[in-house]
Amino acid sequence: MFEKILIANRGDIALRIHRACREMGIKTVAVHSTADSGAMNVRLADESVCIGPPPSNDSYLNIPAILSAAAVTGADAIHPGVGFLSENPDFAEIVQEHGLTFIGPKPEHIRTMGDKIEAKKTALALGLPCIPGSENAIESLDDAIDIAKEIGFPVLIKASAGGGGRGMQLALEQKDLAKAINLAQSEAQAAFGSSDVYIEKYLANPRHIEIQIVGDQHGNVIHLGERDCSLQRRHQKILEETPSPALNGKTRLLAGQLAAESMQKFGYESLGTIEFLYENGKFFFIEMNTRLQVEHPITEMVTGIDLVRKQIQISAGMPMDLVQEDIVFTGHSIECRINAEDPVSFRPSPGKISDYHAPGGLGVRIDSALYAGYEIPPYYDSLVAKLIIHGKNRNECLLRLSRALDEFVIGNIETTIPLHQKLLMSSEFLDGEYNINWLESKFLAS
Ligand code: MV4
Repeated sequence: MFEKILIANRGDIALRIHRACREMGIKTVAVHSTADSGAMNVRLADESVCIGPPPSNDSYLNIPAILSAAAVTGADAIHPGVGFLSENPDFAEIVQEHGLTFIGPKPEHIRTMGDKIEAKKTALALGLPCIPGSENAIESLDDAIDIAKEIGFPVLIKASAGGGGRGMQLALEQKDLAKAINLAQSEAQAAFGSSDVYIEKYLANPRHIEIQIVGDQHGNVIHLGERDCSLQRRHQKILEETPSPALNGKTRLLAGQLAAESMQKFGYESLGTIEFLYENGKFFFIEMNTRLQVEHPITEMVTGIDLVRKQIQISAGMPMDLVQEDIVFTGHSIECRINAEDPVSFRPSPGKISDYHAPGGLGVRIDSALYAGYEIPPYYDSLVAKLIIHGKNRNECLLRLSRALDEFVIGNIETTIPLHQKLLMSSEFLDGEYNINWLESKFLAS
């Protein structure tokens, strides 16, 4: 097992990883920008190294500075956390070339899944159902027209280097196609340095359902059920829950088995999430995330498995101590993302927190690095706390969530707590009747 892990991240996720390490008897190194010197994860780590000024490019994305910090502290592994360098295959490779372990999958698997056209080809070959569309990048307008006619309008043009919704364009009919392709290509070129785009049939009102899988270095892969992440705004998740209100037990199991079987064929190691769109009882693969995810805690709550601990054990070469039959799903879990943002305009609201009081009690978990007197810097993602609820069923979970939100005090800044309280008053949400478009086009629009 590793003796010392460098955590190349910040905020709640850095603290989450530190906690797993501490329980495993592994020493931690926090790296931080000058803006994060007073952060909770830095205070709690065994050692800390400042790696640069506030902008992420100069600190949390600064590969030489992170490797130097690992060298001077004698760390034997690097955990990249979420975002930042977590899905950078070059970083994973460089870490290995320096004789350290990258806590994550193999670089070539990160690379394949980072290219959305390659990812889709791979998924198809592994037997995962995909949305009808082009197999390769679009080469000409005529090429695109032929494919669009075959699959039927409306169609979506997506950037291959994209993901997360950037560079997506909708074409309702043939006359919109040329413009959609040009826009998608120039957006993709500007954002990712590649103009490769592909075409897919547009699904009008699907749900976003993702399946958590875990693979070890010995060919064992299991799934840990799904998370419904349909409640998003501008491709940012707001609230996630498991199990999905849209699935029955049989459908859930089939999707999980399909995901685990395909990843076993792939030879996938570490944590991974297969993202699907789900419409009219059918699953369609869209993307795969090759890292730990922000919403991993809800899976932990219903399975009782510490995903970060598993991820570290797997990277150390330990064989999985679980088989699929060992996994028992208990109750319901919901995560609310609490952002330092105005709950109506969504404008960031950084600043110094005055009072801080986190809710507690049975079935209430907070993943956050906040404390009274902490100053939220303006340079990074606005997620400041995750409120994670567990209940024996969805109804108990919702009632518990409501009382926990009412107890939560984060003084002096605006947060999205009132948005979650409002969501709990919506009959569509309470009935679990929502899809990827509902939040923005119905709930926030009214
Ligand atoms: C789609 C789609 C409809 N049809 N693909 C958005 C981000 C990227 N991960 C895939 N996305 C979508 N792909 C087809 N063929 C609708 C979306 C989409 C979406 C997906 C999941 C969660 C929220 C979303 C919000 C808008 C659009």
